Amino acid sequence: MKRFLAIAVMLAMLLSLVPVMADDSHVITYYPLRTANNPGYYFSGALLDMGVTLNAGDVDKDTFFAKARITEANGDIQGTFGSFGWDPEKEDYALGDGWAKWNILDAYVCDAEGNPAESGQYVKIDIEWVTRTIPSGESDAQRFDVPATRAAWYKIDGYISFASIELVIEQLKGIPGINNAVYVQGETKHDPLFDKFEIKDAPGGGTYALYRPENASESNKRPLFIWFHGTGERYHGSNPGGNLIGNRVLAFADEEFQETLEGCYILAPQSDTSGWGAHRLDDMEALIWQVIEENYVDVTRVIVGGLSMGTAMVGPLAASTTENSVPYAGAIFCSGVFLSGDQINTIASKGIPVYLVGAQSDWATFGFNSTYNSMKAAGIDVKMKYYPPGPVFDGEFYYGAHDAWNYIYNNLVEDEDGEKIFDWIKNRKINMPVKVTASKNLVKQGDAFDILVSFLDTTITNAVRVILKYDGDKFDYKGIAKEIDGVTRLTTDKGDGEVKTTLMIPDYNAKDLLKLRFVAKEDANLQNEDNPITAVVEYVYMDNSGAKSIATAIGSTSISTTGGVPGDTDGDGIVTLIDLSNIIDMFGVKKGDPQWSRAKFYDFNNNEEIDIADIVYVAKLID
Ligand SMILES: [Ca+2]
Ligand SMILES: [Ca+2]
Repeated sequence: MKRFLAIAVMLAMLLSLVPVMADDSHVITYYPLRTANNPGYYFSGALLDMGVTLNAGDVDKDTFFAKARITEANGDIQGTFGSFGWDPEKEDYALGDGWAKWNILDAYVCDAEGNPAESGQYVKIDIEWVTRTIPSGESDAQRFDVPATRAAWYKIDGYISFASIELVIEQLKGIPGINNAVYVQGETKHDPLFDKFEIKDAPGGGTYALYRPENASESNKRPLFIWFHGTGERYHGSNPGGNLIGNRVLAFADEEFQETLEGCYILAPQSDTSGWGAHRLDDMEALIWQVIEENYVDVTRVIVGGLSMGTAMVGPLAASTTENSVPYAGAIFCSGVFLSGDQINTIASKGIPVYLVGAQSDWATFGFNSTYNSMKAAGIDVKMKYYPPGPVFDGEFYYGAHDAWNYIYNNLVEDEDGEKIFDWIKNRKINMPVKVTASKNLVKQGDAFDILVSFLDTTITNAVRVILKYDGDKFDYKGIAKEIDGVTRLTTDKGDGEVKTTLMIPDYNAKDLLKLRFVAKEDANLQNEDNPITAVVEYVYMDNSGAKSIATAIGSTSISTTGGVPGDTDGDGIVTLIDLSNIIDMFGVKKGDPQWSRAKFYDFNNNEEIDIADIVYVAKLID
């Protein structure tokens, strides 16, 4: 009986031990943290989910031990000492086999975001991670990383790639409420600013990263700042967003830039391995319009810029004459500029202000002075900040002379009047662009078509004058095609090749302005050619303070005419099987294809494609 009792007591004790055993297997998950600074991307500590609520002071920097081993994207284990490797001054951090101890600077109770808190379930460990740089030679720099902290490097075909980390954390001292916990590594977290970007596939290849300001809305449209990276940040398949952290593009989503701009969209496309250049013009224009249309972007404040190879994309975009070209309010070329005389003249004709930023020791900027002078001569409002010979120094770090973008990220670029570059970007604004749209692409004698004149987006104006100019020998103005809601026409005067109207928009909410009907004259001498139709729009613009000024914007479209005998492809004055054969050769050619400039004169049903209807139309014309 006694023995039985003893067993019963033991059983009871064992049962009561079960919850204690559960406490013993208490799991603490820790997440390695990354932080971007101008030199690069670094492991900067860890966030620990303690599973119980702790009070401030329950842990300190001596509570934990941590060691890490970093594997680069190409499989290399980090561990070499020297310039752009681990800091030789910290050789005693190395533990062998690629492992290095982390020098814990602080450990504290915090919230889930890592902010210090009086009580909370999380602990943050901050480590020594800031790289050390020194000037080197006449215009270069050396860099020495704290062992086992570098989180990304140019390791796959020279493209920046994310490294992976093995991190071991051990508890050295008691923590209230926690006994014999098991520490388990969780997923590695990005810099919190990195996570504010949405990263998606870009049209035509590569990716894009988009930051949306929280205050953007239909009634508070915000500027769009577009930034193109250099050669090393291309997308190779496993480095999405590498362009945000190879050098710190995240600065544009950080407080100083966002506060200066009072909220600004940041679009940072990441090229595929083919890099940036005119071959990506259509893709990038499609992407930029997509971002404008899907968000609350102020189209009068779109600024484009880039560094190094990225300037080879800024140039074609700023100088674009495609019908998809974006109306930029400013362009920045940093550490590179490659523009033809024609491109400079186009940028001048569009009135786009330009900023050149570079360092004189950088070979990529050796064309700066001549480009600056050509731009001045062409009438461009151009500024240049050309730093004296030597390495780039942002006040904290030294870089090679090519890395002048660090002056931009830190808002150190300043003109002779003391205007800083973030303010320059903030102050870029154009008049609201005007869009002219034709209801048909192709007309022949006797065909009617409508022309719609609109602002690109809603504009605060109540008084507008529109002068529409066209070729009066070919086209006749027939009258108003449709009245626009909210717009009252006060005057309409037909002149020689132009129609002048004055409009009233009492609620200051102007977008569509005017829709006019035209016909191609029955007796017009029409050729296979493009005919420009241009609208000059003068309007009273009211700014946020209520001040009024007169602004002018010009927009145009072109309408194609088919000349002679429609469907006569070879100009012999009759439509034959040869003409039909020629049209069949164009079957499937669409607007945007290289052959479209010729094929468009046979798109008789105006659907921007040579389709079976166009072919049947010509077939019926054969005698
Ligand atoms: Ca013919
Ligand atoms: Ca067609």
